[in-house]
Amino acid sequence: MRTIYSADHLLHQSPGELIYGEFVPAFEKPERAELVLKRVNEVRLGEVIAPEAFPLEPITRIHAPGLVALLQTAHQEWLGLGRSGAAYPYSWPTRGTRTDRVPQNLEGRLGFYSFDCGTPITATTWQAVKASADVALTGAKLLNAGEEAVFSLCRPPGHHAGSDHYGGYCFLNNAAIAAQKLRDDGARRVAILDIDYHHGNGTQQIFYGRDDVLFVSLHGHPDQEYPYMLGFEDEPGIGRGEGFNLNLPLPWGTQWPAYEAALTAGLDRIRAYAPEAVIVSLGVDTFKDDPISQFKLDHEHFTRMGEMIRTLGKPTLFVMEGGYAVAEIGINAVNVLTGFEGK
Ligand code: 6XA
Ligand code: ZN
Repeated sequence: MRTIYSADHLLHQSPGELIYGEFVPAFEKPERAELVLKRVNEVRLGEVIAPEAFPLEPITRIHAPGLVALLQTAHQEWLGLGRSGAAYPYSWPTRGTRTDRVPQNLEGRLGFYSFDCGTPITATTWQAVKASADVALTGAKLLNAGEEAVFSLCRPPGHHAGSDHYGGYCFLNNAAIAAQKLRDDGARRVAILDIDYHHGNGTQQIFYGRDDVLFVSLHGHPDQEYPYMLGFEDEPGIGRGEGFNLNLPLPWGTQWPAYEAALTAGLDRIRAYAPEAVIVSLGVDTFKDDPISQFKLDHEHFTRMGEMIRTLGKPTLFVMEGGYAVAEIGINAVNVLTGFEGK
């Protein structure tokens, strides 16, 4: 399997995040992708190639132009206002506030287009974000050209980013952008399987009203876990999209047997959908020692996941999402890929 990787991911480094009342070092850090790449090379997964540079159009097929523009210019505006450090939002729209007009003020716009304060924009964040989308798009292009499986080693991750909002360490939704590219290049039905520990609220929101992209997600139950406000069982999709969204939330402490049962159910739904391609939002924060997560999976379970996903027998694009047990992120992520390849 080929891996798409860009060193431009190093250009995004969060200075820290506010969580549980403390400003702490960022969990989502550059070493993550470097260690996954190291493991890809160690196991000789296959060739590692750089992404192609795509125009903005495949990104704006998914994301609001206002969001895309903000990601590109926010930090310069921030500096122009005499600030230093990274640009963080601190005020958000809620029920009863105006959402029909984009605020003029920079703080207003940062809040309007985001949903948390863990996702800062630095001077070079956009270059990393654009490269990450290109990594996903290049993967989609290779899949379309006939490759059976491709690993898009995206960083920053993407599955929390919705059509007009960023957050959860995500700025653009790499998996969604890749899914749309596959559709635009001719695939009639695409399934996205999200096995990150957190619900992919952005991906769900983007495709919620559509029947051409099925979204299936296994994740920590939103009664207990971030992003708290989406990812429940009773979210089937809407309009044409009804029946094309499947959430399989699981409680804190979930171990392999319950996880395997949920994954089997998710894969059965994908099989019934008969997609022409599958995108896997590959987060490995389900690992037992992940510092921000509460599932109890071990190294060999990631191999099993890959083996199970392979039974779909579809062209498959793996898109890197979360995973913060940094010392073991390479083993866990690459185990899914080698499991898939039957190595
Ligand atoms: C709160 C936790 C963000 C979760 C990010 C993640 N700052 N998503 O791993 O998949
Ligand atoms: Zn996650």
